[in-house]
Amino acid sequence: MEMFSLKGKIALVTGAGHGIGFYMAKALADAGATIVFNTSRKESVDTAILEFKKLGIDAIGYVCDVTNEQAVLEMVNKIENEIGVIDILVNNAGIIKRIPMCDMEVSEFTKVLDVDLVAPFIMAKAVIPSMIKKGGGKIINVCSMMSELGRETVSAYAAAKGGLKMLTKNIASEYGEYNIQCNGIGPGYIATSQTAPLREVQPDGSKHPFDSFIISKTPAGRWGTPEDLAGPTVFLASSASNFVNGHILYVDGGILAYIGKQPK
Ligand code: NAP
Ligand code: GCO
Repeated sequence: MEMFSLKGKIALVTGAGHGIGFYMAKALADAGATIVFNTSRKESVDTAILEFKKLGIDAIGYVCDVTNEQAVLEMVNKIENEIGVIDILVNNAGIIKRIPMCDMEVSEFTKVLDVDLVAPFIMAKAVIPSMIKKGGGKIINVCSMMSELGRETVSAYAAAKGGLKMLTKNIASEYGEYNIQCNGIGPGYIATSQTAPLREVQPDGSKHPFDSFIISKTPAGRWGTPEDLAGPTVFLASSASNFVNGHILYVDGGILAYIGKQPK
């Protein structure tokens, strides 16, 4: 089981203020990693530091907008000087805008692309040189089912997450020879603040139609929880996956494999 240990490793998880990133960071800490994280707002960094502390995790938090390359370079430089070279990068920070494509402003489309696709490029570009000097590293990009499928109102998000799948494969291709493994995790529908609008209880007390739809389309018959991502995250961050590269590991309860039940 030593191959799953992250003792002595430094992990940077972007957007780990709450939700999926927070629990991915917790999983990495539980496996022995030192946790560094960022969000774009001081209040969410401060809150997360307290929440990590409640779990016995001394996470180091930075306020950094991942779309700002200068700020990212300064943050990575600060981490390398104060803590050490980043061994594991988790590109988790992400946003979604659910707007019918023809109603979406170009600025709204590019904002989603900036956070969900350009920022992982900026982050990877910032950490790879030191990973190469150190002899290797791990990059985990948080993709999505929308790396594979589309649906109404999520054109920008699907374009970004589809691009992130290919960026993952390209980083794997370009830097595999330096012992850097770059893989993706593709969560299915996970109960976080990002999907809360899709699970809102209706005025008559019934489930949101999308909530019922997702449960019917998921063989596991439930929404995922951020904790469901813990094991896959540790696997892709550890030496247990040293020959896994350019892979998108879907953690989706089987939804991508399932055509759906015939309506009664
Ligand atoms: P969330 O609850 O909205 O959390 C997003 C995190 O990203 C927050 O900590 C947010 O903090 C941070 N963030 C947003 N913009 C940022 C920026 N410019 N710079 C730095 N940090 C930023 O979302 P989630 O559901 O946990 O999703 C996390 C990731 O998983 C996203 O990439 C999402 O696309 C992906 N995903 C989610 C699901 C799902 O069903 N929930 C499924 C598949 C994939 P601040 O706002 O304070 O900066
Ligand atoms: C949506 C949801 C999805 C999930 C996730 C699925 O509006 O369809 O937000 O996009 O967040 O990405 O894997």
